Amino acid sequence: MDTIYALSSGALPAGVGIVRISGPDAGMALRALAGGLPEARRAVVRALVDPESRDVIDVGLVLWMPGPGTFTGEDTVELQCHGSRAVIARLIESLAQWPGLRMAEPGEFARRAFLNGRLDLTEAEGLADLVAAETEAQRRQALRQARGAMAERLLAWRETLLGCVAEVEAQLDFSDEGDVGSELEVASRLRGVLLEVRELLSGARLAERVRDGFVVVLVGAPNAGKSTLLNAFARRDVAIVSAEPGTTRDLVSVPLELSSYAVTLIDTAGLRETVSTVEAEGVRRARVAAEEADLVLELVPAGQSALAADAPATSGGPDRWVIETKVDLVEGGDLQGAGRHRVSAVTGVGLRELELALGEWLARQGVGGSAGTVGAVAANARQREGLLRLAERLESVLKRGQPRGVDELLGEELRACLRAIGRVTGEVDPESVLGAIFGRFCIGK
Ligand SMILES: Nc1nc2c(ncn2[C@@H]2O[C@H](COP(=O)(O)OP(=O)(O)O)[C@@H](O)[C@H]2O)c(=O)[nH]1
Ligand SMILES: [Mg+2]
Repeated sequence: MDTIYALSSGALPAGVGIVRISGPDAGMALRALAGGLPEARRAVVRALVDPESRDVIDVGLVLWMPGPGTFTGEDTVELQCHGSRAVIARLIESLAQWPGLRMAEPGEFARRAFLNGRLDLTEAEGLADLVAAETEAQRRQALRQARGAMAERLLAWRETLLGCVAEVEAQLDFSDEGDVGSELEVASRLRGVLLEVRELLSGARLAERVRDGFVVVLVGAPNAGKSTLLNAFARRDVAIVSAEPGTTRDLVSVPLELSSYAVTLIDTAGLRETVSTVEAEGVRRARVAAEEADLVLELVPAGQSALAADAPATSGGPDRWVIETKVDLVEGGDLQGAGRHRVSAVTGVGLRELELALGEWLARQGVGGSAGTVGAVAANARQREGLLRLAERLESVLKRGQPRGVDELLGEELRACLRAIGRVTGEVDPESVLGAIFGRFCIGK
């Protein structure tokens, strides 16, 4: 196994640059650079000396963390130096001289952590999300995931299923006829797991939105003021605004943070019949975007009627609000109603209120689902699909119809469920099935 090293801190120059070394030769490298191994897990100041030229490269903080109780599970060294390009370049250069040491590939530390069983795939994914997190909600969700909220659930399900397998195997070994009692007991435990899997899946869409951003789409007739509103929210001129109808033809999206949630606000081409093929494509894209959105804001110039203002929200479709625009052009006007807002991009009237309402809407999405709770979430498509497959497997075991007693087939189906879990955690491990079976027997049996 190679020993790997990399700059683990951010772009240089920086106050401090942290070089991490992991692998069997990490201790040897530290001994050569710092003149000896310091006490484990204690930060000490050391001069780092190039072993070839005896040049002092820098003076920095040194950490020696012998495995396996480290992030990667391997012997690990951290060198906290001055974060200049020259210091880090020289340090990396002298590490490169060693045979057996090489620069780490992207994600290789985490990969080793996974291979050494320090974290499962969902935790590794949580870690990646945590590093990428930009909003509070993303941070909270990713941290839960990285700390093993999902991994714990998977582990618990696995334990339950392994218990069921052991039960089935024992019955098969010791009786000739299938035991209906055992089968019913197994089924009831599986139902418990299935309920939990379904519960997790029900929060999956929301969890993905927290991670990737909620999608809010602006629609309405040409010239309704969509691009103007997008620019007002973005606080810069992203989309072209013009009195000429049909100006916006493609989707224009801006990332926003509202109420600590990531939001993608999308401006679209005005919905109208058109002879221009380009604009028609824009209108088609607008319709698709609106269908896939979490929230559709339909913009209607004050005094005009909405395209679909009174159309009942189709169940399962996105929420839909009507936004009256250009209210500076009319006298008085209706009072603001539920899900109805009045704004003017010229005077700024109603913009703050609309932003607050959006923030509240986002917060409500979070409270209704698992993003507001402390539970595990299926935060990405891989996890969601893995759970879907697991749910299908569990359903198919439970659909055996009449209890016919424990049989070989039941054992097989349970193993398929375990493999579905193993695919989510990243370890499909038949050895552990045996371990659970034998572990339940007394010595000598
Ligand atoms: N008086 C007034 N004019 C506006 C307002 N919002 C947009 N407009 C004007 O309406 C025209 C169309 O705006 P635009 O944002 O391009 O509409 P879109 O086609 O829906 O994207 C432009 O001339 C804007 O300056 C508003 O709140 N008040
Ligand atoms: Mg526009």
